[in-house]
Amino acid sequence: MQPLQLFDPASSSYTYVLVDPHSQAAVIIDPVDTQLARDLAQLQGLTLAWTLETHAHADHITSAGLLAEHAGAQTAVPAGCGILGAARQLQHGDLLRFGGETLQALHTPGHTAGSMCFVWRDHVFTGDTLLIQGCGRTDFQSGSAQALYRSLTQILFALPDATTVWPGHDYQGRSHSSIGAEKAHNPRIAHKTLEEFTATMDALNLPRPQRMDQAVPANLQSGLPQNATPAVGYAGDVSPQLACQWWQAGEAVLIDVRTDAEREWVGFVPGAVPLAWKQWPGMALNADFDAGLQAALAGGHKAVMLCRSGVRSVAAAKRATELGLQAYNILEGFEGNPDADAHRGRTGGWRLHGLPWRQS
Ligand SMILES: N[C@@H](CCC(=O)N[C@@H](CS)C(=O)NCC(=O)O)C(=O)O
Ligand SMILES: [Fe+2]
Repeated sequence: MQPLQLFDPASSSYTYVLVDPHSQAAVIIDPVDTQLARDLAQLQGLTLAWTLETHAHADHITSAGLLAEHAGAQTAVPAGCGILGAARQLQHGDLLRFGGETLQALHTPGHTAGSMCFVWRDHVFTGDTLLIQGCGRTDFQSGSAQALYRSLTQILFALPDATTVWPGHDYQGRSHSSIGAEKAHNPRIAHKTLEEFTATMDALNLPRPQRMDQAVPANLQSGLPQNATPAVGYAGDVSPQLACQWWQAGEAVLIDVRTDAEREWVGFVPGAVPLAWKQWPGMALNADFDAGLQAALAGGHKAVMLCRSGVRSVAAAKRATELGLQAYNILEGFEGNPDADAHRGRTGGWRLHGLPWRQS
């Protein structure tokens, strides 16, 4: 049984549709936002069970979130990619079922730290871990040539030689290969030592993908626009990862609106401005909070508001907006919100995503 292979010429990306012939259940791997109409047409008559990402792409934006909305699919992503709000975070070895078919996730770090490949029957969808006669670059998104060497030689080349390789990209019009062919002839990895491989990868010197700054943050939210749920009275909702990126890039000030006691009990974010939100309906406005906020944002930066689970941070962002400041709410707060729904993120939070924090 063959997968359906679809191509996006703008990014030279491949998208795959796998179908269970008995139930017509399907999965789609690495869908591209600009191809949504084409993909929905391809999916006519099928039940899209899952959208899958091999990694958080740097060169194009996924349509996974849109496919969840339009086709009723659930989103599944590699656990190590920091993609917020997916219905399923996949770990190495996890099985994903669609109809009577099963696909297995393999964690293959290297191109990015979280990258995965998916095995279905005698096919492997390699994302950018293994390309035809090539492999993904390792110079951004926590990439590692050492990790990629191990993923290629120990995990992918351990698959049967006859396994068909379906890559995430091809820049020269080739469609597929096999494990046996890549093991024997891939110029980057075949018969190479770890030292030879890392020397090759270190010398690549590729230009940054043109859309990287736009694509990565969008893909950390499954491609859904930041304000998919219109924010009322403040600038918007952001994932913990995007907030952290803005903060670390010096574009935003991180305001921690939890109380001192909470921070001491649960954990601090070093460098965040502590400004407890203690105003509830019926209470007087807190002049200290307003003054603290104005002082923290005097440089004209935007604020990203952090609380425990994303409730007080909304109130604080609204107050900041009333004061004429630009403020965003960090979804799910520091500890995550177990009650959040699947689209906005079931669990999560700053701490769970491995963003900087320390115990008091
Ligand atoms: N030129 C492309 C980027 C191409 C690129 O860097 N592709 C990544 C995959 S996201 C890669 O790993 N390429 C490996 C290679 O070209 O050897 C763009 O601007 O979007
Ligand atoms: Fe990539």
